[in-house]
Amino acid sequence: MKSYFFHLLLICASLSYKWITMRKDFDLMLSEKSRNVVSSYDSIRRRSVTQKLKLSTNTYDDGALEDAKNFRNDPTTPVKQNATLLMLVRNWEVQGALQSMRSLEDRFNKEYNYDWTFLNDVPFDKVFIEATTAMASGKTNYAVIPKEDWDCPEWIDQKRFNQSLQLMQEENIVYGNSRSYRNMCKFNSGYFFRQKVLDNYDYYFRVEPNVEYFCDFPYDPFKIMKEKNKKYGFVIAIYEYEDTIPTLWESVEEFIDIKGDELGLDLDNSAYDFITDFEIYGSNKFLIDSNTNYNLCHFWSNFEVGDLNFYRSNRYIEFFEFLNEKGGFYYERWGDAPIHTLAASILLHRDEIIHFDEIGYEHAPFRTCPRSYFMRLSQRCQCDYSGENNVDIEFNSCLSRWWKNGSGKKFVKEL
Ligand SMILES: Nc1nc2c(ncn2[C@@H]2O[C@H](COP(=O)(O)OP(=O)(O)O)[C@@H](O)[C@H]2O)c(=O)[nH]1
Ligand SMILES: [Mg+2]
Repeated sequence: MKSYFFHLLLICASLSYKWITMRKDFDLMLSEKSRNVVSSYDSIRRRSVTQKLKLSTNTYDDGALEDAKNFRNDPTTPVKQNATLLMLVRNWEVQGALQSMRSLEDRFNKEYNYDWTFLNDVPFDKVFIEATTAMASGKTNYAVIPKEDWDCPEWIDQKRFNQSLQLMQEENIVYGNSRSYRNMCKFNSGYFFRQKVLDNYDYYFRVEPNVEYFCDFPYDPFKIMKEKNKKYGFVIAIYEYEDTIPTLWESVEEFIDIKGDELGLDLDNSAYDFITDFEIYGSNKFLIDSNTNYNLCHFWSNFEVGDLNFYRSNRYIEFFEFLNEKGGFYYERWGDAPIHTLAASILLHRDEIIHFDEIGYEHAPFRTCPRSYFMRLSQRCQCDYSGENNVDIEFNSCLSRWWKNGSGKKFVKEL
């Protein structure tokens, strides 16, 4: 009996030893695999140029911000373009602004230290300035927008404007009854690039409060713009609510008729087909609710990287002034997104517009996440491609129309 028990004990001991060794082998295999994954993406993650982390401190003294900046003044910083990150924002949105900054700094700017420029229709307060300066890895600029660039112009018929506000409210149109939203859309369409604080920059990257960037940027988008001669960059393209722009397209057609030849517009080589394509193909079953030849596709302008010199050009200024005189920013609710999109699609060569395929981004309620599994791993993306709200695979995305009618689907390294 005793020897039987001893035998059993031996068997158990040998089995658990085997199990432990197998587990060990298995664990070793897993960590080996995980090490392989890390090292195979090393060159892409550019760990070699990543700067030292900023020291954290819970004390405040006047020199703290400067010290932190000097600490980050690393000689391995990559070459920078003449560009700024740009945020139009209100003082009370400071927490949302910080969230967006934190995300963009971590995913991109901490390696480049591009300047941040903040615009506001009223002066920024001390809390906003201190918090955003502390969050930025680069220099910060703060500017107040002149009244004539922001307010409703005197020539707008106030009675007609008030009627429109009321009507749009009754029809439950998003921001239908907001006066300030209209000022904002007109400003972002025709005045942001005229602000003195931007005079010395060539490119801007628009950032809004409460947005998130899901992946490490695999490149500097400003460098891509410069080297590949791009004038407008986007990540999300969707359909606009027609109720906000009932007469916009007819005004654009009128502009093309009157000014097209004089300005030398080349619609054949522009992205005109992208905004006028109504074909239903593939899984794209969305029936566009448009009463005009404009299919309502627009680049979602809360994310955009643009060439300021395009906006400063005679072409763009003429385009904006022509539309502004129609009063549609106030009598309707023309958004800066369709304005930028229509301008880019008729004034530029289609190859001057770029879709940044590799950038993961969210502005509620939509997000975009890189399709490639490889990209998601190499860029440490924190997003689910097939998950809810990935607008690129939803019926309301215009991306497939862009692939078809824009400059086609190309990865940056192929451009
Ligand atoms: N300074 C200032 N910024 C504004 C005003 N209205 C909107 N913005 C900014 O303009 C951008 C778009 O406004 P938002 O409320 O996000 O509109 P949505 O993205 O269309 O829902 C954001 O960066 C806002 O912070 C305003 O009255 N004053
Ligand atoms: Mg927003």
